[in-house]
Amino acid sequence: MRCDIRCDIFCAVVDNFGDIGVCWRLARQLAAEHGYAVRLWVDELASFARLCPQIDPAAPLQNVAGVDVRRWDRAFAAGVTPADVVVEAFACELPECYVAAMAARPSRPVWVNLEYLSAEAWVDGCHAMASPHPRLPLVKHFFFPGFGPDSGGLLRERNLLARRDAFIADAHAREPFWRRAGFEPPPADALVVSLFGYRNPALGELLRAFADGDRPIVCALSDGPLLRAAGASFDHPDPRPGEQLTRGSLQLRAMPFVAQDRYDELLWASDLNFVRGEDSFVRAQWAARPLVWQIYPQAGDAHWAKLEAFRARYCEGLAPAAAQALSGLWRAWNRGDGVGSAWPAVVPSLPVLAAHAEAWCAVLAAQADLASRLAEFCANRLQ
Ligand code: TRH
Repeated sequence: MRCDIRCDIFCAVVDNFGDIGVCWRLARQLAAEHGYAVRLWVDELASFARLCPQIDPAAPLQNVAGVDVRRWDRAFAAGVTPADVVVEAFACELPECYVAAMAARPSRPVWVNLEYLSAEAWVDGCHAMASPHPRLPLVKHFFFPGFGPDSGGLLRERNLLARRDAFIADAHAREPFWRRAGFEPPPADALVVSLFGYRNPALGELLRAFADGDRPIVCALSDGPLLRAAGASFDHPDPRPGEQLTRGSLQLRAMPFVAQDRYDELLWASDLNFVRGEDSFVRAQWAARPLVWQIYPQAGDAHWAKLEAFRARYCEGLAPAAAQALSGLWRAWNRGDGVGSAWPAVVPSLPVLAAHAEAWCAVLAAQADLASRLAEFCANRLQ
């Protein structure tokens, strides 16, 4: 499917993987599902290559998965013709010459600033708000991802839930997943936990709580600073991906950082997912398994309001004991203290939380996804 709509997405990688993780997903989806001709401008290709190994970090121009990927250099070429739809991700500033060229186009592009995800109530009111340019004949619109029908929605590929269900239904699919990561499939009686997070002083406490529990736990800890910190708890400095450390009921697996599509498989292969930031947090909701969210910390503790807004929304309709236990663990993990008592309180509620995660996912899946809402928004405005 190919339509005539050309789209430029601009992504500045601030830190971590979330900025490019979201932009890459959106770019692929607009190309594959809406027929857009997408150019993705990225200022840093090294992080991108970790999510998508087909990316050559040294190539200024490449085509991957139907997306034209361009390195966004400081010296941005003045001759670039602006597309019909321009997505500025997370308020990254567009090159001045590009904005001038947008204003000079006979039909002005639809200009969208893709914002960060939040469950706060004000999002619905601010979604799609217009902001006229102070000097040029251009209007920028704010596109707010969110959880309700009046927001910009959540990224979800058309076949995602079918792929998930096929993976979960097929035990033979899970086995190669673990073997490729360097491990045996987890024992059938173990609780499988994936763990992806920011540096956290509570890590040692969490691992001790896992080790002290009655049920065997296989914890797949993704490569990164948290993995290195875990080594200290085991007197095993610098564990390498593929290594396995054991203490009490806990088998800690040092997971390699896998490509973005395979990260979904890790979430699907786990009974509980510790996730962070924005994109892994959304993917854990599509995995329909209980989750523990470590929010991206902001200056002045601004992130707590966001965490509480999502927590309140997510816990609606959840049995009070399970809601209280889950809230306790989320707050303790984000505070970096108190997980030693919060974890055992959650364990008895895991079956209730699993059923709730499925119901939550089904409610979200009944709504249109972000790329479809964006495509509709643009179709209504393109002249
Ligand atoms: O990397 P993050 O912390 O990104 C953050 C957030 O997006 C935050 O909102 C933003 O302000 C900040 O960056 C700058 O977490 P996030 O959003 O979950 O992105 C991680 C991406 O990495 C996601 O696309 C999943 C992917 N991933 C893999 O592809 N393979 C892996 O093995 C793992 C662990 C993650």
